[in-house]
Amino acid sequence: MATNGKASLKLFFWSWGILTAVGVVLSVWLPHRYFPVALSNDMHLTYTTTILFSILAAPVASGVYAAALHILRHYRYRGEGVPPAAPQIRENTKTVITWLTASLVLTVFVLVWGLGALAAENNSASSDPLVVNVVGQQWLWSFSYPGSHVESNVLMLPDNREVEFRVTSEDVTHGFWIVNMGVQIDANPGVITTIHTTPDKLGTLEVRCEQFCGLNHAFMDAVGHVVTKAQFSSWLAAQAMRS
Ligand SMILES: [Cu+2]
Repeated sequence: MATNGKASLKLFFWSWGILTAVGVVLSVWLPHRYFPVALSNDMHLTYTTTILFSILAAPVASGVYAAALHILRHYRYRGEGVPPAAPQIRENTKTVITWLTASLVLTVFVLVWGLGALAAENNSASSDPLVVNVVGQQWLWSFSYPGSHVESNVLMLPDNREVEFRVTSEDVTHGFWIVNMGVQIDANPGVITTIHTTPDKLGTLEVRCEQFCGLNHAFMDAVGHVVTKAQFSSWLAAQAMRS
């Protein structure tokens, strides 16, 4: 047992605070530094959720690390044989109540946030989405635009219009993933799965396969572009003329 319990407890709270601050800074900085630029409403929501949940997790993780350091410093047993019984943490009412309350508040918040995000997404669905058929096969993606007979290996999307992807596969299970749009859904043979999103920024899309689908899975990617509505219409017309 520590000789100066007050001082060591002070050190525990200080290290908890400092580690929390570091965690909060990393939660904000890492996504800004390393995540790709978000090109859709869903990706923006994903970023906000990632940053917010990381910030909330920072004091929890830091509490565990600070407690581990504190325990290693002050409760390490150096004697011979079996150490004497220590007070059980479950008998410390204050700790138990704080622990349960914090866990309850955090989990309820995460649940409410998740349900709210889902509801926001469902409400944003427009009645007239642009439909894009997506077909995965070993090992490439192709996109077609119903009504225009256009088929392409480049995914072109107009800005600010909701898109409905109807996804399927010609052989094995693939995973349709537009990295910077927060869109991810399985492509299964014989089934059409759908997913919606709305591009909200011009830029280059990164399309990948995220289900291991054979030898060249790692190379199963495609590029795409979010362009203005006018650019999209002229691209579609030009493609239709070519076919
Ligand atoms: Cu694949």
